[in-house]
Amino acid sequence: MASRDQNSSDSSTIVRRSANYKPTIWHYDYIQSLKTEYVGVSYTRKLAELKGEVAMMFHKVLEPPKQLDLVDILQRLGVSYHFQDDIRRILKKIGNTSTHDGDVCKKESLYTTSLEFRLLRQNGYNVPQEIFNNFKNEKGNFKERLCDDIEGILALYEASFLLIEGESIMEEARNFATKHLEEYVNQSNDQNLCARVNHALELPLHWRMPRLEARWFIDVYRSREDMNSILLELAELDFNMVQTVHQDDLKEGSKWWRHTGLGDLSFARDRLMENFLWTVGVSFQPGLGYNRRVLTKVNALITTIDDVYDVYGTLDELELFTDAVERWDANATEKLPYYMQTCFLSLHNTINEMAFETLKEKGFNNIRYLKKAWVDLCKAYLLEAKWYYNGYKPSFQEYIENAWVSISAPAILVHAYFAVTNRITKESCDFLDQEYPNIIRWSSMILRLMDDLGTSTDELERGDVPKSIQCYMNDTGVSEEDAREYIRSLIRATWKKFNKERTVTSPFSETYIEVAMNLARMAQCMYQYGDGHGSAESETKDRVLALLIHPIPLPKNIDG
Ligand code: LA6
Ligand code: MN
Ligand code: MN
Ligand code: MN
Repeated sequence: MASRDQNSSDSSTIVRRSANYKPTIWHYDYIQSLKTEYVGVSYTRKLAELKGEVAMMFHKVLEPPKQLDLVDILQRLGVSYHFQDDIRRILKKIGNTSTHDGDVCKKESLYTTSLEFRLLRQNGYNVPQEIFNNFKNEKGNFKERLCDDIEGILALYEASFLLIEGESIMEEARNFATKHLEEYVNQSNDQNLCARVNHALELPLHWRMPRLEARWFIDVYRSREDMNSILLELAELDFNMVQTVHQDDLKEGSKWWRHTGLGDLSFARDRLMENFLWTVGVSFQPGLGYNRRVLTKVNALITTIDDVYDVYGTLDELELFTDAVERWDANATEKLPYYMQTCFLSLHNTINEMAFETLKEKGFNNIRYLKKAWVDLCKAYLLEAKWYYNGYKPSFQEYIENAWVSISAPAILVHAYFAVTNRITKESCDFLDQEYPNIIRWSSMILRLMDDLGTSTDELERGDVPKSIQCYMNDTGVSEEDAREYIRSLIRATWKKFNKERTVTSPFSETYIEVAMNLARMAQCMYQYGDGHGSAESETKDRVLALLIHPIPLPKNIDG
């Protein structure tokens, strides 16, 4: 059996790659010391009061355009989860009447038509794109005079990202709106509006990580002329109280991580905080803490094992590791080098423990589904390692068929399925045994393509398989910039397919579909400016501070 010492003598004769990842900037003691003041009955009471006042607004606001506005503001402020039933009721009513075209006011307002389209589609209503025909001239183009209404254009722009394949009106809407918004920011002096337009042009709302968007929008909303102070107060207090919940989840994850010792492996990323941030990206709501706790562990294991395959392991070792995962047997560790034994047993113990919790809490034994997710992942990792060691250059098609699995999103989403689903039935998860469903595929595809845009330059430098950009360049002979643009076009195309899934009947809960979409959104966020997951000092640091560490400063006028 390989001992710790034996392994160190082995490694002196083997030349291994290094990724030179920097140490973490978020240490255990620091994480454990985090605390906020937003706990206790006075805050809970204040929150309940504010929620009550907002609930009354739903009864006072009666005209559909105003109702839509309220829903939009609540969603953007990150507090709509408190009012799911009210919102569903309003959208249902509007959704059922929107095909009758008696609403003159709406027809004339690009803003309201666009907002209605977006909110209804977000919630699974199949609103036809043709409702925008009113805004076109006899030649079939969007009317140029619309561009005076910049709020309307902005709303049209955001709506256009809810498009599905083949919707040419929405495609035109996006081009038209983008062009006018770009023109607008080049010549306007309205700072507030320009900031909002630039933010939208950078990434549309539909692609943004919800919690970060809420943190941003709370600041924007505060300085709006028509700001409603109750909504603002609710959003600020709720944000801070939810942050406390996140800190508790984080502390638990950090204890587990320290216990595994995997952060001490010299070659692997020690990224507990970043792994946790992903989980807040996919499900921030206080009620989804179990999902965050599960996914923090899953993400941390993935990040470590990915480095075992991509950076440190020899091909022989990787074959043994893959075999051990397939056997899912602690006895299989005997032939592994020491560093792999710690990885394997951490994986085995952690995942078995999760299966045990699901069995105990939900009465369903999911071990074979969880195990299969890891086998699929490790096999995809191994194939890439074989390509690397053989100097093999896959075609784009060959690469992507494996790479949507090797990015680990299917593994993440299988674990998330069991974490967020209360009544699990054998029928409902048979899909996990056969083919992965579309929502998992599209989410994985976006994560893979975004990751390649953000990480492949460093990966190729240290030695790795060609990623999507390079495979496409090899296939077609285009420049790197053109290949990157092609990848971005694939991401847009994948979102259309994803949107389509919202309009078909699905065996999955709203919550689960949202988790899968949010994983794609989180990828857009993490890789927006490069490798936000691997490089410690990046925008990710500011995002962690804004979401998990610093509360929103509030006036201290809460009476206890
Ligand atoms: C990305 O690293 C990485 F580790 C992930 C596992 C990405 C997303 C996952 C979470 C949330 P890298 P590769 C854990 O760019 O090797 O090394 O697939 O992934 O390109
Ligand atoms: Mn990899
Ligand atoms: Mn990697
Ligand atoms: Mn990568």
